[in-house]
Amino acid sequence: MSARIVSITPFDDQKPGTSGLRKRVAHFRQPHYVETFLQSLFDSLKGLQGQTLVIGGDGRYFNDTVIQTAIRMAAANGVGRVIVGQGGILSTPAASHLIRHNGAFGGIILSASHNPGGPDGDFGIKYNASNGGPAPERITDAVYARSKVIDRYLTVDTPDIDLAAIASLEVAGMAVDVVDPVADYAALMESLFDFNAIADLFAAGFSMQFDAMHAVTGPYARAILEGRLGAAEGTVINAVPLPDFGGGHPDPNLVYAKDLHDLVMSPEGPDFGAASDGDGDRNLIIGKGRFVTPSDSLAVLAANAHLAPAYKGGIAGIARSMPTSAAADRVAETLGVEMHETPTGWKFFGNLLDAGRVTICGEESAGTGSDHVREKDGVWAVLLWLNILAARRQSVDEIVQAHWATYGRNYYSRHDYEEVDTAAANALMDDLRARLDTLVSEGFEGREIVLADDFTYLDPVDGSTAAKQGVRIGFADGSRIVFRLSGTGTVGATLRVYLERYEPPAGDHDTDTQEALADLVALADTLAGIASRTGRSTPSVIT
Ligand code: VG1
Ligand code: CO
Repeated sequence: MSARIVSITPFDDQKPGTSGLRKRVAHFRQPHYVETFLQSLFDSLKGLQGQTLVIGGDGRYFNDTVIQTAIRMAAANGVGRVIVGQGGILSTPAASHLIRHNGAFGGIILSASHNPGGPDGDFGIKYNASNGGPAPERITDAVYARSKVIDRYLTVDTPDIDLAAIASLEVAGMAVDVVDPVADYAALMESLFDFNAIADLFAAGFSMQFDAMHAVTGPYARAILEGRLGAAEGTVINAVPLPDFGGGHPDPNLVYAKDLHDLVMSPEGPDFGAASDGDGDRNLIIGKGRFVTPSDSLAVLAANAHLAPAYKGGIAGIARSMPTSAAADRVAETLGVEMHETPTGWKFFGNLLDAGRVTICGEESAGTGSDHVREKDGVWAVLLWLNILAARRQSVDEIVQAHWATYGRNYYSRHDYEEVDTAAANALMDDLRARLDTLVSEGFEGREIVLADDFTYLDPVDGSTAAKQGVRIGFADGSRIVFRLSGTGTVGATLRVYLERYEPPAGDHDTDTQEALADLVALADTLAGIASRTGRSTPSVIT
């Protein structure tokens, strides 16, 4: 069957953000909007003909429609074969694994991650390259450039393909393999971790609750935790992916996973609580009496990774996004391995992982992962924690306290001001940028400032640079405030303020985090004029 050519006029707003193109569902529903973006992608990928693409999504509203569009357009654009998750479902890390495992050319992941779903919620399209990782900027820039001038797209006129059952099908000469979204991923996890030791831990009475938040990780967590590791039935809650995530907000933090937090903190609750986000790449870790910040989690996982079979020979290095706390840096120093600070967004870890220079990566936004795939991976992080708990036979709290006693504690918090006026947010950032030199020479409110810059990353592998990645203000006592604007929001601007204070090993590790950071919070406000400029006296979300 030959392709049908449809004439279109370009859109001017298809610039991918931190993690793909993300907009309201209604925005994506404009005629030809999805097709324009997908065709811009196909036109930008050289050598795609005859190759394999992996396609799947987090099951959110509109996933089913766009997946059919993507399959038809792939066929029309000469793709040889697509691998699709049954029911259109693939978690982001599972898609990354399938790309690598099958030697695919790349993959299309339909997700807006932790953003709410449903007809009034958000939708998103991400492209991952042949290494399984998010497209680097040279690809996303090319797609955006193409989207501004594109005048046609290609499709085929075929009925919707049945994704309900595992099968090998065909669309206009293109092979379509509908695969079990969980099987290969679960096998990968089993190859990395000591499943026997974890099963013994559960058999000995260890209890946990995993909240899949009605999002994509339900089937994965159920198959692995309850199916393979013998966790009690009912360990995984909200396990069926729903198009609107049950009306919830699939962001695993203390605001949206408060019930889980309260349950684990209660005396009769389970020993361990975990959650993941819409597309399964984030994680939340809570032990009895101890919430583990993502920055601390990265550091603890890096320090203990050798307890899991996949990492028993040690790790090559650690990378963290710039706003993530420096807790992992101290671990890298002790281990004598490379440490890298990258811009926000997983795409910046790809080169370091491909080059074998780092093994473990993490972001303060609850993303942790390793070289097993090229995405952050929520279930992986939970399993590494379980492997460590099984090996050390200590509680999460004991492990974290011991970590601080060895490395010191980085008190850390992120304050988000969501949906603020875009012009006000841009002005706030611009004014800060204009004052950077003065801040270093004069300090601020009597505090010495040792670093004030707008972070520019130089990729040590390919020499590319990424500028304007966030304003860093470093104080003489090791404290730090970072200001940046979100690249994943869909309404107005979101200002993120990241606060950090270091307390040495022998110091006080028992203060409430917000109390420990209160001085810095006040300082951030006077420094940037947050309240006066945004009209917000308190953040919308504190994590
Ligand atoms: C946020 C997080 C960032 C993460 C990104 C994608 O970006 O801060 O660390 O990589 O979301 O995560 P931003 O630009 O809004 O701060 V996900 O779970 O969408 O793949
Ligand atoms: Co996500």
